[in-house]
Amino acid sequence: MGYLSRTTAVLALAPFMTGAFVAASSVSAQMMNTTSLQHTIVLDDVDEPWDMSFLDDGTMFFTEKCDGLSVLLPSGQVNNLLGMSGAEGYASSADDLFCDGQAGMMGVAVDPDFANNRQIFVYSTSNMVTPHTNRLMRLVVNEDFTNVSDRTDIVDDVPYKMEPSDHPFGGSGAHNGGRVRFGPDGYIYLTTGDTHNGQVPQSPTIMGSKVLRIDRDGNAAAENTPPEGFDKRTFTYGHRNVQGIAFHPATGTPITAEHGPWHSDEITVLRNGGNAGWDPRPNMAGRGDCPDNYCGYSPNQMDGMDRYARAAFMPMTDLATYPDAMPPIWDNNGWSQGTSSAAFLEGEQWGDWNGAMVVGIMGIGFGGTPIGQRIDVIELTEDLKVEDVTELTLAMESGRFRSVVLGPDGSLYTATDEGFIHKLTPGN
Ligand SMILES: [Ca+2]
Repeated sequence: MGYLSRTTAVLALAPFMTGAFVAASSVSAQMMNTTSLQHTIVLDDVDEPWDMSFLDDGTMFFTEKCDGLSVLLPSGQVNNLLGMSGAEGYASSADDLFCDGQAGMMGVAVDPDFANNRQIFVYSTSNMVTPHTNRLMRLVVNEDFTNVSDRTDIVDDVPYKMEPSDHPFGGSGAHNGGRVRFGPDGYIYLTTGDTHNGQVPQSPTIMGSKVLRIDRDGNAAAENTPPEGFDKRTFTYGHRNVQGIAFHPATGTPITAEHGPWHSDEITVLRNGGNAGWDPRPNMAGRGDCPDNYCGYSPNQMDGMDRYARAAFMPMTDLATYPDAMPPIWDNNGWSQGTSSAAFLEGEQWGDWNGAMVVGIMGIGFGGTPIGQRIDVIELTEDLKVEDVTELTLAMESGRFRSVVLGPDGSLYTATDEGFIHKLTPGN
């Protein structure tokens, strides 16, 4: 990761590979086709970029999973602000922040009142205590965007998976959630994951598998209505691993995108206090015992069951056990392909896609062939049902779309694990 090469990439910003994004498979694609999307590379040579957050003038904060927090200024200058353990060239460093597996520095969100308070919020894995946890940090950015200070950990108790287990799919650092977004109600929404722990999703007190709704100090939003006995920061619970949350432009309704287990990625319209219906504990719903007391990968997808049979065996939303659970509005046709970030397209420049949801999908690879890497453009009805889906793919290179963010210029920005931040601009 190099400062100079990044700057070079920015200065070279220009229309890049016309037609590199391909829209397919729906009526809408004919309205908003490849020739009407301009594609540019905003940054290359970034190391596993995870998330971005913008100021109105185009200033873009971004995270790299194993390096830290940086900012791209409108001039093209990149300043490295807060480095993680082992990262070099940062104005400040925090040696407790580390990466492992899926864990590391993840979501970032600038304060809507940044002009007055200079605050930014970043979610990262930390070894400050053992067992280690995921934390949401509040930072203050200095006047010339060269450093951050006044770190305050406003959430310090999101679980982290310490050790690889004897579960056949049990790597350390798994399932942290990780997206941070301000809602239109002014609260912070933080998404978390189940850390391969069957007890977490339905737990009233463990802050994994939740969407937390909190204020800038980490206190529960007063309007949260979780069930009796739950931690009051809980907005929704019973999730598996939520990496995407976005707010419907017309109604402000929060909507999540999350990873399924061998089947059924889900998009879910959230209800205050709602249960997302994931419960991978052993001996639930007739499943019996499971390795490491986690049935989240049962049965193994190599066992021959098709995805619908797997969905029946270990449902992402167990409506039989939890009839009041929030049903998904989309399940990726029953597939699990790594749904990550979510955003809404807004503005007349998007034509028929004005108001559509976009979801970044990272894809899966068997035998080295990536499958399903794309951005889905999902048009919703007024009552938030899926009306149409268009797939955008990178035609000439692979792209694990980790983050999608609408920029202040009305363009869609997307970060890929391969080390790029792309910009998609509608219009010729
Ligand atoms: Ca669910």
